[in-house]
Amino acid sequence: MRYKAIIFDMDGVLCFTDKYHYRAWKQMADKIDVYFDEKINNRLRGVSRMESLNIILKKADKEYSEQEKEQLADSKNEIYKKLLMNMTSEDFSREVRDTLDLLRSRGYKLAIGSSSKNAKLILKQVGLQDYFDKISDGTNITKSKPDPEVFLKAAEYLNVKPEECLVVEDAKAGINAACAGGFDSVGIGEASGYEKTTYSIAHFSQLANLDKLKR
Ligand code: B16
Ligand code: MG
Repeated sequence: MRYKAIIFDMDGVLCFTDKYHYRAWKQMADKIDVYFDEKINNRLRGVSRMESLNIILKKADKEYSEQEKEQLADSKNEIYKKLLMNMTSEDFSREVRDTLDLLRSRGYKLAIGSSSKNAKLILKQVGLQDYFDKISDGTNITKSKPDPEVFLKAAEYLNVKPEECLVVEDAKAGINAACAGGFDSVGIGEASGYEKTTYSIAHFSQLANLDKLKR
């Protein structure tokens, strides 16, 4: 086997929380009268909570103090967590479930490498928590993607070297993080076709034929 382990980004790869992020940021932005739309929301993919807020506040006509920003980020997160309660096992597709089962049966170690501080909550909500050997997420890092820290931590938790792992990502920031950490990567969704990926796929189930993927 070319790789010993696979590290999965969560949002946009295993499940889809974009609409909940969007609705929560929109409610917060409306409250402070700052323009926000789906196009701006697309730029928040894979980006940390605070960096997302800074992008949104570029449209504001006043400066916010660090304390005010903390409060705004907290208020968004409270709305977001309530919306997450709408997620069910239906948000975790049969295709993803079957492919993960297959990869596990072939002996790959599997881990999460997500920027989200809500990763464990989301995994539990959709019933994905038992599929992974280790979880590296927004709660154990100080630098977010494109810094490789989240993936390096995942590899360390799994006790494998970066060159023995494959990172699966939907965001360019995540592919850049994988590259910076010395990991091969698979781009899916927005990151499919991105020049820095090692492989690109259109469907998650293509991971079942990992050895046949073309560089
Ligand atoms: P939270 P990923 C990322 O998750 C999301 O793509 C991004 O939109 C979000 O801002 C970030 O997590 C932080 O999330 O506010 O829950 O800590 O794609 O790295 O799994
Ligand atoms: Mg993502």
